[in-house]
Amino acid sequence: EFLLNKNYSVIGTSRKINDKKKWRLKKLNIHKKIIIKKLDICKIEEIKKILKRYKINEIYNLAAQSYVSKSFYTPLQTANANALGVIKILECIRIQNPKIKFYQASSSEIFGNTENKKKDESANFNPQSPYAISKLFAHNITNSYRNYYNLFAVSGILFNHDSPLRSSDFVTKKIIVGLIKIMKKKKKTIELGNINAKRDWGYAKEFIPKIWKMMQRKKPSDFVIATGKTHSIRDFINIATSILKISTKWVGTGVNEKLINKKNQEVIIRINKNLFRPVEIIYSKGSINKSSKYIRWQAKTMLKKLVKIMIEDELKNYN
Ligand code: GDR
Repeated sequence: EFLLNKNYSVIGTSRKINDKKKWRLKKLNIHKKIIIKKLDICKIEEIKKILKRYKINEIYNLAAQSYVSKSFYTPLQTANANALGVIKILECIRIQNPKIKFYQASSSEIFGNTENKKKDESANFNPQSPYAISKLFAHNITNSYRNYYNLFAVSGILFNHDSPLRSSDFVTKKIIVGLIKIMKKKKKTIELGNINAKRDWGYAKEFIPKIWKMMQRKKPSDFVIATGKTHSIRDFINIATSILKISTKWVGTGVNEKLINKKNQEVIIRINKNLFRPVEIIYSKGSINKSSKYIRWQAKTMLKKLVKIMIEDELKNYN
């Protein structure tokens, strides 16, 4: 949507193309404005073909197995797409057209649980999941292609970025959809894993222009994009219930903790220990000094506003 507004011709690619998969494009009403091509980034021949067929100036690689929790069960598939897929694209660029600029969707997960809480572009990375390890490979190889082969190849180290377009497998949307279903009497309880983990949540729509800005700089460089604030999942729940005007109280501790609806004493949220990850990133907060200096990044939408945007959109779906 952002690129179309800038008069780009956009080619979107996906392994599977079907109507169900286009719900986000349809929601934005751009499904007829972009060229959609079938492409599996694990297959280098398919990448070559696309690069040969179209005159491409910029590639934004957002393709990935993007579920951290799933990566513990599908490490090979995760590494194939997230790590090897990236080097395959870079190789095609290097060989076929080194003028193509390349953006890699890097992730705050690469920091892992660092001793030093400062998570900036020069921090020591300590990834904790197959997802994070694969993303660190992609991050480093992008950096290397920039250094070895002089490609314009950059990584945006994005912290959590959410919006109404999020899938309900991620905790933000899962909570919002769950609470609204409970209000509409279509669901009884939401089950969650670790609600004490902290995340730096920003608004995806606001992050996009900065990704583009990174690609328009004279000198390629990596940037952290984050809000610089952190909140727990519990904080997120409390904000959401307050916006939805559900009066609640937390009772119990640890895995026995529950969120109760004060009006009818029903349990709205309970903890399911099967939803805990084998390793959890406990604390996530981005340091945005470099991005505020060089790409004038400053988040405008902080958590409360983001939750409100997501709730208002979800309520519209119901009405
Ligand atoms: P994350 O997002 O792993 O940070 O990765 P997610 O929303 O999945 O988890 C955030 C935190 O919530 C805790 N949690 C739960 N998470 C999910 N999905 N489901 C639950 O039921 C649940 N209960 C508690 C998690 O343990 C975690 O602490 C997102 C993705 O978009 C990545 O692709 C991206 O790289 C990073 O953000 C930056």
